[in-house]
Amino acid sequence: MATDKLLLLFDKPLEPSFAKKGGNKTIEVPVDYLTDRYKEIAPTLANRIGEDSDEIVQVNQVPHPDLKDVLELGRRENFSLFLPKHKAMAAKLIDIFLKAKNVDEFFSLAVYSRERVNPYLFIYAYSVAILHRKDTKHIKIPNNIQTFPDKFFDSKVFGEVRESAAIVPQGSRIPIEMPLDYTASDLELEHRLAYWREDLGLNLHHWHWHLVYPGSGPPEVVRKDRRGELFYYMHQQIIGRYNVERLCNNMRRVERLTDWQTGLNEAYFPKIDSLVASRAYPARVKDQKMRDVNRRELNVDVEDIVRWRDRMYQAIDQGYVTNTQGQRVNLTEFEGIDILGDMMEPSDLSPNPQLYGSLHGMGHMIIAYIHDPQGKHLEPFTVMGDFNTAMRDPIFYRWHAFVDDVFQRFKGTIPRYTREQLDFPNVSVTDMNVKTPSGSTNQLNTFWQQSDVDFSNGVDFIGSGSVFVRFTHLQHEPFTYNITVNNTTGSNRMGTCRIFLGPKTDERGNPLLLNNQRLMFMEMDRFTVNLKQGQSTIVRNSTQSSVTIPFENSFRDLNRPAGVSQDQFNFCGCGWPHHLLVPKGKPEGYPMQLFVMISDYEQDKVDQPATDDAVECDDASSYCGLRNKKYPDKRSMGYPFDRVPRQGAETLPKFLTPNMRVQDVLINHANRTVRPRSNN
Ligand code: CUO
Repeated sequence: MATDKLLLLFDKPLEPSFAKKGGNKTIEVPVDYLTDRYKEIAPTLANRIGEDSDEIVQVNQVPHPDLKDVLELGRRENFSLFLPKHKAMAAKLIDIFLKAKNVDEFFSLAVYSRERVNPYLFIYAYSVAILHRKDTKHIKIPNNIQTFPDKFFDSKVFGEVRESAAIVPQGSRIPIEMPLDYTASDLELEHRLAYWREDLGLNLHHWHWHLVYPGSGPPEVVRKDRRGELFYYMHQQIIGRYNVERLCNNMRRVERLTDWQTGLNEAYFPKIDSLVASRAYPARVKDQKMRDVNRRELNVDVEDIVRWRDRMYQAIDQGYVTNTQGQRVNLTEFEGIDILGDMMEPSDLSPNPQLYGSLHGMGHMIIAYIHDPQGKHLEPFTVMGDFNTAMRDPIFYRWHAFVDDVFQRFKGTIPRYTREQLDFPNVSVTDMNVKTPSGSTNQLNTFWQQSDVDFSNGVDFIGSGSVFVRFTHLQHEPFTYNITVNNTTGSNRMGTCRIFLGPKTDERGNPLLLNNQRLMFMEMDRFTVNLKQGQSTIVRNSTQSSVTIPFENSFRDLNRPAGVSQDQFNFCGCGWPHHLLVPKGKPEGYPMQLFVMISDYEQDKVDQPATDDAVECDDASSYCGLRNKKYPDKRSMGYPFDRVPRQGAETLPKFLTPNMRVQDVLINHANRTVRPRSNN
């Protein structure tokens, strides 16, 4: 396909484009596209590389793009989408790429830019452009683990990767093992959650979410249906899931980071290096205080986020925001959360960036520069400054627990759902259970699984050939929901089946009030069902979840059948990693509640605008939406748990209407490790 060549530019991001890319293809880069460093030697080098190539890829010459501002970020520096200057550079490059008249021109501009632009910035802008151009949006881009493995793996493995690539012939290479926990010891309480926070699929999902929903850029890239609300909801679910994971590990729920004056209790030593910047991500020792940042790339005071926070609270409490023209924009029951999401992140859609500033983003950066706020030591930002890495750090969750609480304050101001708004008259759920292939009923089973990932494409200057790293992650046995529904409406109806899983008790084993429990109800699945008259049973597999993407999509090269190209092996990167769908549980069984609700599809359905786009990448629409379409559920995200429960429904049993049902389940964890699937 004419667009295949675009994928070549993802390989080995620091190597010049004329070096062999993507197996046996060589890009014939026009000499005047090269930087001075390579101009002299390029012709000979390219000939040498080209000789044993199967295919030479031509580059049409086009006028050079104006990259002046974009080049302000050096090739060997780290790149952060939280930094306004970097965001502006990315927006400019995205714009250049989107304006290209056709694929050949786009490719040409990209080849020229790739030689000069910071590789992290280039790959980000290039990926956003590919996802949004009409003529390229069908392309499945590689996941970031393969392009920038340095942001995901213990830096120790890279020495071994180089050694293996240089010395061991292709067929005899054995995977390099990365231990499950390498960033701290058991003396650090927060380390109990490292398996979750440092999970590759989790961090990939977060990166990909922000790639699909850029905060800045040309309007067609930023302006997406309910994107502010989805920013709130996806991150709310992260905090809910994290809290459940903490309860499974006998830890209390995460504490909101609201005290910005005292030292932070949480230390974090990431042990990952940026290969591009040739620098380690800095550590944060215990008791560091948030201080004013005064660096070349950023000036922001702690007082600034204090002011923005107060203005956000004021807007919520008075029920409206003030836009740049001084007009009131009401925070309405259904759309208010979307506006607040855009203000909080902030995205270009914020109604008044001057007044409401950048609360969430600058919080990330004040924390990310906590070790060197004035740049005295020339230290880069910590993992909190990068979407690829932020979720590794315990402080991420404290910050986002605060962010979520601001949203919850708004949710506390809007009307509560009445019984009528929750009920589906004459449709009742009469039974529900979950079963696993090994014979468990209402018990889910988790364990450890090892998997291999080839990341040689992302390691520059090591030649070709695969190098696998073996890592260990949480996994669960698949399961099936069986839901019995009785439809006495007198006709066939359609419904939306909504499944959530939440903890049954608090830290001390006491029953939870619904208003606290609802924040930890994690969405497991949402799908449309046909309800025949009378009784019927809905059978649904866990692997069909609307929240997750299949394991193979998180780590694409795994298990790819021989002879199938990357492009054919469909990949949609955004989506909760399937292996983290179920929390870890406990060896003795962790009690949870499975909740199912069938709502009336007539009230849920969304009229999608007619486009010629096929629905693709719809594996994980709950957290990621649908590509180029409206969010496929009209209800507020998180419905029915997004609001304070009505008077009299203080506990879950009192909240239930006949179209809902709750089933107690146990989550059992077996501390055993299953070898990689490919070796089974
Ligand atoms: Cu996704 Cu704070 O937004 O990281």
